Amino acid sequence: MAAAFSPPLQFSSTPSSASSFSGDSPSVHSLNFNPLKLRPSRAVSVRASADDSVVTLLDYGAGNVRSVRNAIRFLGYDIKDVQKPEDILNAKRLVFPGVGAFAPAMDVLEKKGLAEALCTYIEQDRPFLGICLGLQLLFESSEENGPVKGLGLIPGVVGRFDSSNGFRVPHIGWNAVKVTKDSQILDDIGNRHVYFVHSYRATPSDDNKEWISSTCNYDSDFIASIRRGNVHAVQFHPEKSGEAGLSVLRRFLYPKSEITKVPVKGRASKLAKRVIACLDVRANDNGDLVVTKGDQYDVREQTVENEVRNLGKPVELAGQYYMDGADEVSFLNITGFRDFPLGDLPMLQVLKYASENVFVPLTVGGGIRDFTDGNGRYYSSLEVASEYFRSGADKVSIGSDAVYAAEEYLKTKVKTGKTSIEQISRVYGNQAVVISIDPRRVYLKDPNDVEFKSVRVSKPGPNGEQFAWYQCTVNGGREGRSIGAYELAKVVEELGAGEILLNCIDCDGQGQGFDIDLIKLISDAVSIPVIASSGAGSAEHFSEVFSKTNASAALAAGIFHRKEVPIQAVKDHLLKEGVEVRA
Ligand code: 1PR
Repeated sequence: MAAAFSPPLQFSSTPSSASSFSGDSPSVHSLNFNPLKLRPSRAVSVRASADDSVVTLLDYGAGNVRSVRNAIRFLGYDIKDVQKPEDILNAKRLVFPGVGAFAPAMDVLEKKGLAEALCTYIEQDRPFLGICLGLQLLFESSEENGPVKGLGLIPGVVGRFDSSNGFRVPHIGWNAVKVTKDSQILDDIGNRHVYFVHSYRATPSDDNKEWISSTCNYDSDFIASIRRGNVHAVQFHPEKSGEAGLSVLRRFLYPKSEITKVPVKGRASKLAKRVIACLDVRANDNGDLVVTKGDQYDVREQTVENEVRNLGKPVELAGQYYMDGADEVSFLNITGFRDFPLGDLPMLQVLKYASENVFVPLTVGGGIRDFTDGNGRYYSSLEVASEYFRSGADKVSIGSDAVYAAEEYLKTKVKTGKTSIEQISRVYGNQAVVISIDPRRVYLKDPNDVEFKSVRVSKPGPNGEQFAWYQCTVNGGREGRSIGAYELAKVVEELGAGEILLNCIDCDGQGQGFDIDLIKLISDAVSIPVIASSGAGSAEHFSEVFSKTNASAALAAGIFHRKEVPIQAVKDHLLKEGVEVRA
């Protein structure tokens, strides 16, 4: 019998399972969570019976599926984890959020006897939703670490995107999909953007066309979703696609319910430029974790007390920016370089709370490096990153440690496989590794004065200098290093980074616009996406950076925190200027 159902609308006030790590960082209680009302889900759904309230989740332990869990719970369902093949066969509704790389995933499925159960379940046309790798594994094989055999249910080979004609790989961001057949779960998508993050994709062919329910175009067409009977799979991430994505999950979870069809408003046609809100987080002098904001990285007020600037509470602001239309939210633990991040329980709790209600990608950075604690216990950067992923991050951002790794690589030309970039990208994929570059402009009279790549600057330096190079820094801008932003960007791409967050200390907090010279230099030099950061003071600065550089996204902090320019105003302006953004 049908019963009315509304999803939870408030931030939980009970912490999720506490981390086992402890330290002398601010207490969890000092976070002072304020319950923040989230926008109610647009389509109120009905649940068929109490039996239907459990979703079986196939998490084979290769990575983070916390976001999928959070989205399912947000929609009012309980989760039962697959422990053994029979759990698949007994499932009423199975969600398979594939994470990690194709070969290890197949390996685990086969070793645990899950592959066979999965094939049986799907062949019996039982309710199934595969996500991302959970779609790719249904195909015959993949070129990722391979060729490697897949489950073989759908004809076709999963191949890598071709970056040779200027398309950035990984394909990261909000793209339009073209719905090609009635697929039921895509009923509210129409021409709205959904979030993709992947380097491999399956392509349409005569042999698999009867499976395809939507395609996406990124250089060429690839399969965005499949449907046959009760079997669905999507290449995009519904759990990270905001309200549009939640509607996909909701329609899968409540197939027989009368969900009102949402009038489709979007005009998506291609990959959108992203607008990202950034939260620089640190403990203030009272030990409370606060969102702060620097002026050229100086986060202390220019007062006698010289206190850390406090612009709000991290979880609350993240939730607010999600509702305001941010395409991603980044947390930078700006004192992570000197603290042990796994000792930073509140930061991990911030992520856990935020990810319960924020259904767009979350990036977290600060302190990701190998570390030996006071008791002599060694933690690899992979362990540090894993804890961030487990707490709800979709991507981690590495600052100082990437500089050291690049310096070493330039010296030795040897990939050791041991750098944080290599370790984390090997396990979680390149798309999960963002490198945060913190360069400072150094003016030059003559470009040959340094061995680093320089640019002719659009505005001459204080002594009329026509050139500049961008010196990388570590430890929050405190120490300049002998490597330029250009050299760093090239090396980290080679080591396996999937994206670059490009700050500029000179422009940070100045509100005078992004450093176009720098962003053009770097976004032309690499084939991974570049996020322009530092200096946004108006909506026009966003259209400027997108028209003059190849940045894939633009990030701002101060103007959003101080409520000078709402995120929606930035997007409205971009749309008016012909820049495609997620509506
Ligand atoms: O070195 O791996 O521990 O990472 C530390 C991270 O913390 C790095 O990503 C570094 O950029 C960041 N960080 C360190 N110190 C500061 C500081 O401000 N004192 N914040 C800091 C950097 C830069 C931006 C900022 C934009 C936009 N924040 O992300 O949000 O400049 O600001 P705006 O729109 O107001 O101009 P590790």
